[in-house]
Amino acid sequence: MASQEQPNGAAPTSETDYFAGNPEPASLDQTTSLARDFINYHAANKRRVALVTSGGTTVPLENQTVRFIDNFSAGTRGATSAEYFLESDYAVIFLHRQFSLLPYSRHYSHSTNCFLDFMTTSPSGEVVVDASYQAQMSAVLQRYEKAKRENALLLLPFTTVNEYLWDLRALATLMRPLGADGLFYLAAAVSDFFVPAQRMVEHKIQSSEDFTHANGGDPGAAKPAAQMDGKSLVIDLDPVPKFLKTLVDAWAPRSMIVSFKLETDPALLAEKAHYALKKYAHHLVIGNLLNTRKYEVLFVSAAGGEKWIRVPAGRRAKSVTSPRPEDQDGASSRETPVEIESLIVPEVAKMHSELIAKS
Ligand code: 9Z3
Repeated sequence: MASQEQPNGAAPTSETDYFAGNPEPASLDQTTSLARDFINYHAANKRRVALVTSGGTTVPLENQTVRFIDNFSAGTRGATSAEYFLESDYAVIFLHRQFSLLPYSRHYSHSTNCFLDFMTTSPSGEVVVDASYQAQMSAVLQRYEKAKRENALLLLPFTTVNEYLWDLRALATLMRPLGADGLFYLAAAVSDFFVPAQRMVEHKIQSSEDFTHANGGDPGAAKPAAQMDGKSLVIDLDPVPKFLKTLVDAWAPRSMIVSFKLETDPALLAEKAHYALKKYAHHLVIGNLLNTRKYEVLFVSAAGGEKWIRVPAGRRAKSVTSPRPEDQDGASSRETPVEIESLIVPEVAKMHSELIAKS
């Protein structure tokens, strides 16, 4: 089949060509070794393993990276879901954007208050948790300690889309022996476009016309993906190959696969979710809108059709990372706000059980 040419003259990168043309990240061996031990441990105990991806991937514009393009995601969906998967007795591999929210510590980081605001000095001079946070922190701490005791949570960081893709392939390959007991819950916001290694400049792109020659040394080299044109920076990105298809068909053909679809236009959400389900033929697409993602999501699956999951009005959290009752929107201080992931994850786990029963 003739490949479709791109404006830069290059053929689109296929899934297989991608790994030949874009270098393996330095951390891959360590990631693989940690994941192998973790998966073997839980496979021996017949525990289900969920790979939860979380946070946004970056696209560096330079090899020695000063500038990069980022994807929106704080990591709330992934970190919160990971906690509920652990509560549902899954072991969780948490593949996350470095420095985005993490399970358990999310309750105290990126919140409106600094972690020091949770602390106080006792009359005897010891630093202790403030009385008003004791109950909440103790509950989080107990769940965190249980996860550690059971070796049930593996944290693996990525930054770039290239690291993410290499990691995803390696983890899917390692999880394949789990068969139907493996679950992929792909909440990370993954770049749709990238700079292929072959067209990435080495050094910082110079904004001054007087220095633009600095990156254009080799006349035989491929056209750089980012370069100055007069006073403008022109960026020409390649599409990221559709890895969900390869994941479903080749890397993890027996596992349950859940993807997320992010839109901003409500009129498009259902249609795009159905389109993704049809195109990739996996198990479930969870559609969400940027502005309402914390209290409503749309489940689209072959088995169950379309189904909205909503946090009831009055139980919505203004900020899921804030522990302060007075920071909650619409919920009285006596009504605990509901995190939508506490509704999503049990539904997903139920679908997963049905799939395991069928397999
Ligand atoms: C999502 O849709 C996630 O739910 C969010 C979570 C990124 C909205 P936060 O971390 O946000 O709680 O701040 N993730 C998937 C986004 C994505 O890249 N989807 C691709 C697409 O929409 C398909 S895999 O095309």
